Amino acid sequence: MSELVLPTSEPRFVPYARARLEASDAVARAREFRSDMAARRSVRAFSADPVPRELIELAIMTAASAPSGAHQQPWTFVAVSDPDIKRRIRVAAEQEERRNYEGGRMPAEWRAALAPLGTDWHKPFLEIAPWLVVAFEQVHGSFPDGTAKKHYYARESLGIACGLFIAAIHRMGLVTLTHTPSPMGFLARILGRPKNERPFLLLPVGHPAVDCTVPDLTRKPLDEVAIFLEG
Ligand code: IYR
Repeated sequence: MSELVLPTSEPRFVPYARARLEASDAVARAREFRSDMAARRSVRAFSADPVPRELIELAIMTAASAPSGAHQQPWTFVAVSDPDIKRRIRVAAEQEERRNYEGGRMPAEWRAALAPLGTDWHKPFLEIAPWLVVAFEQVHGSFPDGTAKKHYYARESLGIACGLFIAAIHRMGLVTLTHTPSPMGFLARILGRPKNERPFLLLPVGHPAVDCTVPDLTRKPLDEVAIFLEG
């Protein structure tokens, strides 16, 4: 039996160095970043105030700096500020979510888990937030001849990229939400994405509404999330 061996390019390496920080600087920077990130919250009440496109471009480029399986960068980010497209996304998302919350598609255990967040099928933020950024997973790529090229760890790669996006948005003083209207197929249709792309996450971006509130949540302390096995 013969196996198809695809041509590969030779590895090519370039020097990489980072200036080593003083230990105290490293701790100071780490503390500053940790405490800024600790102030991040998912927000569902957005202001309609506009956000410059440049900030969205910067957040997307930060996301696209993420590591990815075999460096395949299996993502496409669609940024929408067009009110008509936002309205169509809201209508379709609410149609799906109404079936989840009220049409029995969401099991009681799931509804109970969501109760502290106070969510329901209404998604006005999809029209109010100045930007909706939809992260698409490229389930596979393509070779120059059009045949499908396998992607590795695409979902993990997208998860990391979206994490960096969320951090970038927070660092610029804006807010976002990791929204997953379910099922999300309507996003590929409305945004006209090709068949190899699957919606991964919908991230509304903007300033919080003046009267914005968030659930009174706490985060697990270090000793509940980490185990150190020191030598
Ligand atoms: N997608 C639904 C339900 C939902 C699910 C989880 I898990 C959440 O953390 C929040 C909401 C919605 O957007 O309402």
